[in-house]
Amino acid sequence: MPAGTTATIQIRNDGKTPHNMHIAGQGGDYTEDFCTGTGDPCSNPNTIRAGQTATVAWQVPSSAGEVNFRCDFHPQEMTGKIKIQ
Ligand SMILES: [Cu+2]
Repeated sequence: MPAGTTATIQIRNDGKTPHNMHIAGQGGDYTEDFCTGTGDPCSNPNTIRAGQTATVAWQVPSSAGEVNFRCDFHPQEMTGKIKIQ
Protein backbone atom coordinates (compact mmCIF):
# COMPACT_ATOMS: atom_id res chain seq x y z
CA MET A 1 0.00 0.00 0.00
CA PRO A 2 1.25 3.48 -0.73
CA ALA A 3 1.99 5.38 2.48
CA GLY A 4 -0.30 8.24 3.41
CA THR A 5 -3.15 7.32 1.12
CA THR A 6 -6.73 6.31 1.78
CA ALA A 7 -7.24 2.69 0.82
CA THR A 8 -10.46 0.86 0.15
CA ILE A 9 -9.97 -2.88 0.54
CA GLN A 10 -12.69 -5.07 -0.91
CA ILE A 11 -13.32 -8.51 0.54
CA ARG A 12 -15.59 -11.39 -0.36
CA ASN A 13 -16.17 -14.33 1.94
CA ASP A 14 -16.12 -17.40 -0.27
CA GLY A 15 -15.97 -19.69 2.75
CA LYS A 16 -18.63 -21.23 4.92
CA THR A 17 -17.98 -19.51 8.25
CA PRO A 18 -17.98 -15.84 9.29
CA HIS A 19 -14.78 -13.80 9.02
CA ASN A 20 -13.75 -10.19 9.32
CA MET A 21 -10.72 -8.00 8.69
CA HIS A 22 -9.28 -6.12 11.65
CA ILE A 23 -6.26 -3.92 11.07
CA ALA A 24 -4.03 -2.92 13.97
CA GLY A 25 -4.36 0.69 15.03
CA GLN A 26 -1.83 3.42 15.56
CA GLY A 27 1.29 2.08 17.24
CA GLY A 28 0.79 -1.42 15.85
CA ASP A 29 -1.47 -2.77 18.60
CA TYR A 30 -5.02 -4.03 18.42
CA THR A 31 -7.04 -1.82 20.73
CA GLU A 32 -10.13 -4.00 20.51
CA ASP A 33 -10.47 -7.79 20.86
CA PHE A 34 -13.22 -7.75 18.27
CA CYS A 35 -13.31 -4.73 16.03
CA THR A 36 -16.48 -2.68 16.11
CA GLY A 37 -15.80 -0.11 13.44
CA THR A 38 -15.41 2.66 15.98
CA GLY A 39 -11.82 1.94 17.05
CA ASP A 40 -9.33 0.11 14.88
CA PRO A 41 -9.84 -0.07 11.11
CA CYS A 42 -12.37 -2.81 10.49
CA SER A 43 -14.34 -4.40 7.70
CA ASN A 44 -17.82 -3.05 7.13
CA PRO A 45 -19.78 -5.08 8.05
CA ASN A 46 -17.56 -6.27 10.89
CA THR A 47 -18.99 -9.78 10.58
CA ILE A 48 -18.73 -11.00 7.00
CA ARG A 49 -20.98 -14.00 6.58
CA ALA A 50 -20.61 -16.71 3.95
CA GLY A 51 -21.14 -15.24 0.50
CA GLN A 52 -21.11 -11.62 1.71
CA THR A 53 -18.87 -8.82 0.54
CA ALA A 54 -17.33 -6.12 2.71
CA THR A 55 -15.01 -3.15 2.47
CA VAL A 56 -12.38 -1.70 4.73
CA ALA A 57 -11.79 2.04 4.45
CA TRP A 58 -8.33 2.63 5.81
CA GLN A 59 -6.12 5.65 6.28
CA VAL A 60 -2.72 4.14 5.45
CA PRO A 61 0.07 5.28 7.81
CA SER A 62 2.35 7.93 6.38
CA SER A 63 5.60 6.07 7.06
CA ALA A 64 6.89 2.85 5.51
CA GLY A 65 6.70 -0.39 7.44
CA GLU A 66 4.35 -3.26 8.11
CA VAL A 67 0.94 -3.27 9.76
CA ASN A 68 -0.63 -6.40 11.22
CA PHE A 69 -4.12 -7.54 10.38
CA ARG A 70 -6.19 -10.51 11.43
CA CYS A 71 -9.59 -12.11 11.37
CA ASP A 72 -11.08 -11.84 14.86
CA PHE A 73 -12.94 -15.12 14.40
CA HIS A 74 -9.69 -16.98 13.69
CA PRO A 75 -7.00 -14.84 15.33
CA GLN A 76 -4.45 -17.65 15.47
CA GLU A 77 -4.71 -18.88 11.88
CA MET A 78 -5.86 -15.86 9.89
CA THR A 79 -3.24 -13.17 10.29
CA GLY A 80 -1.05 -11.19 7.99
CA LYS A 81 0.96 -8.07 7.44
CA ILE A 82 0.28 -5.22 5.06
CA LYS A 83 3.42 -3.70 3.62
CA ILE A 84 3.47 0.10 3.52
CA GLN A 85 5.89 1.69 1.12
CU1 LIG B 1 -11.69 -15.92 9.74
